[in-house]
Amino acid sequence: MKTEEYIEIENKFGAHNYKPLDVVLSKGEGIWVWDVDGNKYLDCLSAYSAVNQGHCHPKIRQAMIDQAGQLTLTSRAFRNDQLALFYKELCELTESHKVLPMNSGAEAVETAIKCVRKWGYESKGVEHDKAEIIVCDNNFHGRTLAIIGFSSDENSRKSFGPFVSGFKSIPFGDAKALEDAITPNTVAFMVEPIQGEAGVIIPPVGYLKKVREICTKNNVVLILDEIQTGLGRTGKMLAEEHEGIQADLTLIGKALSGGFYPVSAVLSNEAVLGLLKPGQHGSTFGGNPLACAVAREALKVLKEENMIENAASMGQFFLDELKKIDNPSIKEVRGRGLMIAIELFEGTQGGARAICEKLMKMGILCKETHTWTIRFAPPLVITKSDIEWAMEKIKIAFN
Ligand code: IF1
Repeated sequence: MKTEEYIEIENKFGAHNYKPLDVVLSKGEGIWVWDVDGNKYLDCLSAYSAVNQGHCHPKIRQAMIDQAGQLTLTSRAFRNDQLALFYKELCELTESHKVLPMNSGAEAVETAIKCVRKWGYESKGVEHDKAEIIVCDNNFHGRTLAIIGFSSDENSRKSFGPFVSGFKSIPFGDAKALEDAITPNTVAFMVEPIQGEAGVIIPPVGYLKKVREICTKNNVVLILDEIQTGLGRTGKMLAEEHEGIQADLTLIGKALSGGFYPVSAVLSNEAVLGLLKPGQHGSTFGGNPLACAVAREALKVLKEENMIENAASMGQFFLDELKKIDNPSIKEVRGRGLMIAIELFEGTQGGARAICEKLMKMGILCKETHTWTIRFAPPLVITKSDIEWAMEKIKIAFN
């Protein structure tokens, strides 16, 4: 079948909850993907940072095949030989004390919300059902009802109410706003180190350090949502490292499996996750042996193949090259590691989508966000010559 035939069937039978580019992909390898018509593309989205290790990484694939032939799912009613090793290796890599494995990013976020509320009531002494969690304007933490309830994106919230109470939103990047928003009922502050969906919004230098101090001073749990920024995307294992801080709870997902399987996790100090007792939280697939085997290998190749260091050096090179583009419609070029965005001035003819469609015709797949911003987030295995190849096309698209 041709591209158009797939699209026709998709449009007929599928819910229209996305507006994807009209490209039907059938194969992926490293930074490259191919469509059903045989066209080759550089993937500059990496499935929103879920394939940091590159598409179909051979070692992660082999780990999945091997485990799939051994044992895939036992439920947590029984133990398995992959979970303990996953816990140990993940804690060593991220300097964490406890792990709670889940599946999707949103499930990790929901788990963190439940756990910090529990910590608030049982450790901090907040009156039951009065816990408050502070979040930031223009956040993206997932699509569940509790999460969209504190979203500031009308499109994510419209007609889905009523929502969950107990959340307060403050401007991103403003440490004083956090200090002013804290009350005796505040149990946590949850924030993305860099706001991804909002358009790669990087906070002022020192923001995370100040936020860490404020949370410590006020006995408030600092939750960093590193589901998109984590696992090498910004040129560090975790984006918090850019400011030399440690969150109390860190949420990871996406590239935790290299794009092979939904795997997420809540990483914590002893104080928060240590409160959970048997039967108080769980998930059928959370911590299953297949997920753990895949995640262990995904983490291993990330380190062994120096992908994090590559993200830092290639990200700097890519950013410097993009900043050289001379085009009056470009408002800002920003990024950290291989989490980069070009923001156009509002009103630019065709918006970011038009650039993405031009790039697609030249063999580069990007995605726009909020009309005026184009994100560039290729797999962390990209090389200097790949970027030079891409820059030729990107310059033409901006001509
Ligand atoms: C979509 C973008 C959207 C996330 C952060 C939690 C989650 C995500 C920082 C939830 C998920 C995905 C979801 C996907 C598109 C993409 C996304 F931000 F990456 F661009 F939507 F905003 N925290 N982000 O980025 O993880 O439950 O999806 O595993 O929903 O369209 P999930």
